[in-house]
Amino acid sequence: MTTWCSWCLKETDDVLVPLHNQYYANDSKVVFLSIDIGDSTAQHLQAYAEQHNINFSILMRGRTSGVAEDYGVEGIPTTVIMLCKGTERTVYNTQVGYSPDNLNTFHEWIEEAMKLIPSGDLNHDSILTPADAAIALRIAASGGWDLDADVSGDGSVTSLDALMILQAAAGVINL
Ligand SMILES: [Ca+2]
Repeated sequence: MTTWCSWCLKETDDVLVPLHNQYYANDSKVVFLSIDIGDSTAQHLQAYAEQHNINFSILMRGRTSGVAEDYGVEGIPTTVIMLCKGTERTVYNTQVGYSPDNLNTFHEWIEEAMKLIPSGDLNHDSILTPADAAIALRIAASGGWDLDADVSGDGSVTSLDALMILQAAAGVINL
C-alpha cells in the first residue's frame, strides 16, 4: 500500500480495518500487517493510521526492503494471505486490486487457511508439539476448558486430550 493510492485507502477502510476488528474482537490467531511501499515517513504513517482507525502494524520502507519483489507485487493494493506454521511461511492466496467483494473473499480465504492449522495447537505456532500437550495437561489439571484443547470433543479437557495431542505431534494420529 501507499498513503496516496486511493484504491489502497478503499481497501483499508472498507476491507482490512473491518476484517481486522472482527478477528481482533474474537482474540483470533490472525495477524494483519500493512506494508508501505510509498516511502512515507513514520509521522505520516502514524497520522494515516490514526485518520483511518488502523490498529494493526504498518511496516515502513517496504519498497527498498525488497518485500514487494519477494511476493511478486505488480500493483497496489496487493493482499497476501499467508499461513505461518512454526517458522515456515507459505502464501495461501493473493489478490491484486480493490473490490468491495474482498471483505467476503478474504474472510473465506482466512477461514479456509485456518482449517489447515491443526486442532490442539494451544501455543498458536501452527504446529503440534509436546508443548501443546503440556498446555492441555495444565488446562486439565486446573479443571478449565478450551475449545482448541478439547480435541476428543467430549466437552471436557482431560489427560486424554493431552495424550492425543502428543500422539498427533508424533504423527501417530491426525486431529
Ligand atoms: Ca503448537
